[in-house]
Amino acid sequence: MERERTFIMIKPDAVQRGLIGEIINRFVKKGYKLIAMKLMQIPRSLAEQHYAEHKDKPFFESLIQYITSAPVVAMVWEGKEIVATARVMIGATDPLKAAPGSIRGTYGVDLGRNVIHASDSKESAKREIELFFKPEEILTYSLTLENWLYE
Ligand code: IDP
Ligand code: MG
Repeated sequence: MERERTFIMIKPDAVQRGLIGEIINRFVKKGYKLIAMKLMQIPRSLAEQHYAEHKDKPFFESLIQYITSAPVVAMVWEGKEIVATARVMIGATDPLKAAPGSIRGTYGVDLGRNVIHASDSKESAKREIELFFKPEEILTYSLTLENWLYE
């Protein structure tokens, strides 16, 4: 059984627009397993850590304002090759360039309101999961349908 994990966050614009259910549904229907989730408003210090790689970019301040402006849904998902696959499922950073059918390609139009976050590598996934969740908040459980998802 594949145990790869990634960090996925439904951003404030998507929460406000009523897209929580539709986004979660996409990952469930794909065959991935939700193993941690919380609705939270991100404190500024956590936002700055999460986006530390962008701290010198011109959009950094507006990015921090956006991500801390209202609640987000922070999640950990698990499954086969989920880090790379989730990036394909969310689509390119700019929703206008994101493939039609991807989450950003379906639900967004603006780079600064791009609906969803997913870790960009296994290293980022580990870092981001540790930033947002305590180990005891991440659940281990089996789904009875796993034999129908994995050979
Ligand atoms: P990613 O979310 O696809 O990994 P990154 O380049 O890591 O994209 O950028 C992080 C986030 O910063 C993006 O998802 C988007 O919300 C925001 N962002 C990136 N570039 C710009 C920009 O040029 N203008 C405004 N916001 C940006
Ligand atoms: Mg990124």
